[in-house]
Amino acid sequence: MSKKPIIGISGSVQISEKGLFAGHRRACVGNNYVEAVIAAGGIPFIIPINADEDVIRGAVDAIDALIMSGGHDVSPICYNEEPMQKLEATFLERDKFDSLLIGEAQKKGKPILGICRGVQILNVVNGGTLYQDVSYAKDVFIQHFQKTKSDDLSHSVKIDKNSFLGDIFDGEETGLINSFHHQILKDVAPGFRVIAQSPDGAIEGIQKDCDDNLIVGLQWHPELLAANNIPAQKIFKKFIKYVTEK
Ligand SMILES: [Mn+2]
Repeated sequence: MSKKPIIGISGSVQISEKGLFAGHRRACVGNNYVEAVIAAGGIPFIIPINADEDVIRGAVDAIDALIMSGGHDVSPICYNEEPMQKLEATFLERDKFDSLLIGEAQKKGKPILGICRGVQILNVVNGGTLYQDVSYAKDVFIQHFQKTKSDDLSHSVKIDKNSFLGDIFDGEETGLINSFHHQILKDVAPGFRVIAQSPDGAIEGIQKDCDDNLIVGLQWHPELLAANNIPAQKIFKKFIKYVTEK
């Protein structure tokens, strides 16, 4: 592929709260995703939430790879659990859309990078489950929703050197990341393996075991770090390089 690859980014919806446009829905995505993709040599292509399966299929046909963006909690309906007390806002319409996008991208062999909610829905769509809040996971003691700026590093992760993350942290087995999540993966989906964990055992990254496609998910937010952090930039560059060479 000689042209820059087109990187689809799953969208969200923001609803205006006041004024003339109260209740008005706006398709949106955090601009950091857009900037990180451009800086890494890709063409960002925002895919708005919709329920039309033909449109979703067509959107996946039009992209070379897919980034599943962060956001709402995945509804526990998607993994056959009742909502627990600490579950936060869910968005079933987005769960449905994301599930169709991931299913279609996997079917068509398009590389996927899931970020935060993106890794959670990637896991659930493939048969995994989540802890609805980190406090429900035994031994998890680290603050996973940091109180500092989004581009501040917060906690460490240990990575699997034989994975997508192998050369991201300057060849080291541990790295520092940011952390803005209150849920974590519980059962990892069949066919996926853990590639990053925080010192309390929380799963911070997974990768699908397959040779013919790259499907990886991270619990942290490299897009929020990418302006100034080399490992975060490497994540996007490595993903886009894979797409370009595929
Ligand atoms: Mn974390």
